[in-house]
Amino acid sequence: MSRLVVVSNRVGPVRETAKAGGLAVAIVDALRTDGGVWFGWSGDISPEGTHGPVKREEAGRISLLTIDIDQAAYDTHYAGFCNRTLWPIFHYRLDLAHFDRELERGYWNVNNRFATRLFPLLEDDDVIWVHDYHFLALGSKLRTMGANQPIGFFLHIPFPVPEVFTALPNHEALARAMLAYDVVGFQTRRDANAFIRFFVEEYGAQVTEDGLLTVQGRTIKVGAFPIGIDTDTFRQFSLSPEANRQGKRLKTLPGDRCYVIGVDRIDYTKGLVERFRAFSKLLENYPENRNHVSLIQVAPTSRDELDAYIEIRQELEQITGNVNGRFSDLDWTPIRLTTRPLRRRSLAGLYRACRVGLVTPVRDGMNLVAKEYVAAQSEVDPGVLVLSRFAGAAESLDAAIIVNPYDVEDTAEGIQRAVIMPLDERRDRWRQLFSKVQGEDIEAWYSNFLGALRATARKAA
Ligand code: ADQ
Repeated sequence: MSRLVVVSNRVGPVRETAKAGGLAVAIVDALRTDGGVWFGWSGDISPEGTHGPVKREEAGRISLLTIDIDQAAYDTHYAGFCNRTLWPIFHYRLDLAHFDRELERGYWNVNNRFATRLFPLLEDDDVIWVHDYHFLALGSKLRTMGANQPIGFFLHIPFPVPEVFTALPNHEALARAMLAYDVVGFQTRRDANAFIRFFVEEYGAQVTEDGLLTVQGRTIKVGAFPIGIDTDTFRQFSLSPEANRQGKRLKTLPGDRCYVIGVDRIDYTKGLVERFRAFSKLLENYPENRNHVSLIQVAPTSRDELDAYIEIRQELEQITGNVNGRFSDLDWTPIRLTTRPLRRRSLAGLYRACRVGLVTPVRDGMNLVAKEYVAAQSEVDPGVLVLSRFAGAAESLDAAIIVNPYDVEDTAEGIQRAVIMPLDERRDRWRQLFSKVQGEDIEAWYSNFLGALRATARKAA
């Protein structure tokens, strides 16, 4: 089997850590099976930047190859065009997007530099898999250098409809660069369709039913490859002694408590402010929940260098103070907000101990928390998932209670339905959800994607 080379902005961690986000966990799972190379940024900023040495680290069958970047590259690429331009636009937040030619130049420059450093490390029969919005243009640079291996690209975040995408200055260049890939994968059908529609409307592309897009002399495969979790392992985590201990901590709090849990990086896409308002509305509209239902929000901070992120954190702290000041009792706290990272076993235990899983992003590529919550439930007495229609996960997890996160009343009502849902209905919904989470797990994700990518290699041969 040909060697797999994965490229992503962050490389690692390979071992379980509290900080491992959705993407890292998924990539390690994909590489662990057949082994391979994982290339990307070391996480270090140094004066020589991308011109410095390639750092090597072996972790079992995975070789980690990383390079540094310099401060200017960090500011214009990662903290700049990636997080201040592409992230907001791809999540439909044109109002938060920042346009600046210098950031754009930095973005292309870093894409080119990473391609330039990767190229000599490649072998002829490698299969290359590039991840996420940090490297939309990396494949096209590899091609101009002469790489003719199969190169696939997977976007972990949404792809916006053309009406939004075309607001990005020079979007044409980025879109055309993406045609260098052989397979372009998205989280949902909706994202894949948005990408296809852009090329059909702007360039008169031809598209077949099985997602072959022909435009500007290139034919590429475009498809939905919904990412999942390692369902069985996560389920085992939820039964571990550590998970049990975590669950018991909740049970030792006084009273007959019903817990609603949210787990999200602090980010404006996650709908946290709207969620806290909805929880407050729940206590207002359904007073029987006072002294009974609590929201536990686990929200590690991210991207602290951006004002928009600091503001959300402050707003959340303020709403928490207001709601707790208004409703709490001596032995009952309505909202518990913690920014501490948790080990995955503890997290699984928390999910299992909470009657409601609240996943209400205003826009999200997939959202793995929704899947983790389902995987961690007891089949005898399962909790209920309340899920935003704007999470990619809603495309398949339609047995959840689906809410519109912008509609505070609707979300409050969704939580109320979940809190009072009879056991039969909870079991019925959970069975449907669990079978989807199992069917679309992490292994299905990478084997489907790599299957599609390897098929293009066979066709070319
Ligand atoms: P994220 O935006 O990071 O991922 P998500 O899919 O929910 O969002 O993944 C977050 C991961 O971090 C989950 O596995 C969760 O358990 C973990 N996590 C969050 N808070 C934690 C805490 N306090 N302690 C420990 N673990 C914590 C991006 C996209 C998503 C897409 C994923 C994967 O934005 O839409 O689903 O990539 O493709």
